[in-house]
Amino acid sequence: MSKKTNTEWWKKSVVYQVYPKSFQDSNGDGYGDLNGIRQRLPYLKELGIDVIWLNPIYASPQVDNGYDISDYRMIEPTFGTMEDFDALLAEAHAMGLKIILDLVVNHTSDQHKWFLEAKKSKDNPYHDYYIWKDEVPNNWGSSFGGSTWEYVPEVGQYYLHLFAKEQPDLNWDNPKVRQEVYDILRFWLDKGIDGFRMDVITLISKDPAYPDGPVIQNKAYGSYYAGCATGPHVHEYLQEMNREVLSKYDIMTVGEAPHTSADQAMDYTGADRGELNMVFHFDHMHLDYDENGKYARNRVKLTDLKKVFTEWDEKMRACGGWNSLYWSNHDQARAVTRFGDESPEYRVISAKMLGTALHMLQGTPYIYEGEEIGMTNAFFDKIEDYRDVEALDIFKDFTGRKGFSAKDTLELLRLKSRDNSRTPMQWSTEKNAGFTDGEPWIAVNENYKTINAEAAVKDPESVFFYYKKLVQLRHEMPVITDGVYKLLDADNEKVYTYLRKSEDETLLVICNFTKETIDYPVGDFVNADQGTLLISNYDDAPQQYADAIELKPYGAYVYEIK
Ligand code: TEU
Repeated sequence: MSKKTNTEWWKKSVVYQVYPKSFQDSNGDGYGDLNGIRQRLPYLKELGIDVIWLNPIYASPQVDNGYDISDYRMIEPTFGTMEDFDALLAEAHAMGLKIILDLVVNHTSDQHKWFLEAKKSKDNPYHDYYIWKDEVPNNWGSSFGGSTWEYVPEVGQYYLHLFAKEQPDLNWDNPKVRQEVYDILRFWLDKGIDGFRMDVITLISKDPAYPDGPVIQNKAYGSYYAGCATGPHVHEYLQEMNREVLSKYDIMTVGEAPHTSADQAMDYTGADRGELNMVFHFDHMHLDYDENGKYARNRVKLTDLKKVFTEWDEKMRACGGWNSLYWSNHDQARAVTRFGDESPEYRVISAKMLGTALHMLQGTPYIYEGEEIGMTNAFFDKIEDYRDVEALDIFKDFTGRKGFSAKDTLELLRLKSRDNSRTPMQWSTEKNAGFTDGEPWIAVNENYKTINAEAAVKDPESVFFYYKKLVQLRHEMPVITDGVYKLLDADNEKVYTYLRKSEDETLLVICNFTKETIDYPVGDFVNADQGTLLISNYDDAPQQYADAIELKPYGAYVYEIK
């Protein structure tokens, strides 16, 4: 059975996120699957990561790529069987790799048996598993278009869905729902999985007043966040979940926390809170938003980015919590396109720089599949290429109600659509990048002939080997896990410089976020008698620290200061 104490192994771990639908197809049906992931375990082992996070693998109609679950105890048939999962877990464990799953319990699929029952009648025992109103109580708009309220004639009521109408929200105020969720957790934890990423877990408790939300980002409806994010009972429910289930296993938990400030996150992750180990915040993801929200052309301002990383570091340290560190995931654009420079000249070098800036921070880094080979946005040029429910809704809304041209809207999707990160993993120069022998469910990025894992593992100068080294350094050097972070040169718009300091070690991290060559007077910010180069993305980086350093385009330099 379970172990009682949490050994906090996740503080020294690097997580690799696998999007199962797009990772590796093993049976030619065009969808990635569990046996495909199994085949690729040696690749992940070679990269050196510790933990694999799998996006939802449960039975699902796939309206939102698995975030609409119809059976929490069954594997999505296109991904395989429960035997395949058990084999994957056993094999991963035998190789020293852990696996965490995605827990999606703010909502279910409308095809889940609870919802099929719930919508039959008001007297049905499952009716109260969901949130029903006789009248539409407010102006909330769902994340994927339209109202959050959907009418069901059989019962004469509206149910709440923050996401697609096929994703009805569960009623967490019903203790039976919470017990059902805890049973699901136990089912998977007793199989031996190593933890959970909890989807929109900060939204589970709704304000019973169901207040109208402000209409922001030129949307057609009001925002639901004020009435859902960190609602009245969320901490009580998470503490209950922790007490009854999580605390009994030596696992990691990371809660997805949209619209959660660092101050609020202290209550989710603080050492004495008994809730979650860490959260994914969105503060750095929001920095390039404009009046239309996410679908914007802006680039992130480096000083803003520093402020976010610094504030989260301070607050998590103050509460004894822990940070999660990420540039990208299955909902975001590709890191090198968005934060770096994907031009052939600078793609590799800037991908390595981004890796350095993030992996030297305190927290648990998450690598999104393909990031370790510098995969770029998809650059689809027609709406027919898109698969994501969000992208299709944005196209309809922007070209319809907002009156944007199709060309402009497609440009925004090319920059920000979630499908950018969902194109198949690029394994080789073979047909469909070695992802499938069949017809891939979403087009493969055309640049796979140059950007692929096979080429990367043969090239000691690749992003892959640089990431491998970053992971290794984290394993070897306690200062990367424990050292105190200190921001230097805060107002510099081009260079991100910080220290990590423990009792007997200090690291100086300098990252040039521009393609300019910069004479950097580092001695103005830090007094160090002697510094030795630990890692750089330039082979000819000065081995010894000096008062002034010439920073090459997108140069990243980490010095160990004695
Ligand atoms: O995303 C939650 C979330 O906040 C989204 O609105 C996210 O910000 C958006 O996709 C960005 O454009 C989670 C999952 O990660 C996402 O894939 C799911 O679609 C969503 O929950 C519903 O389960």
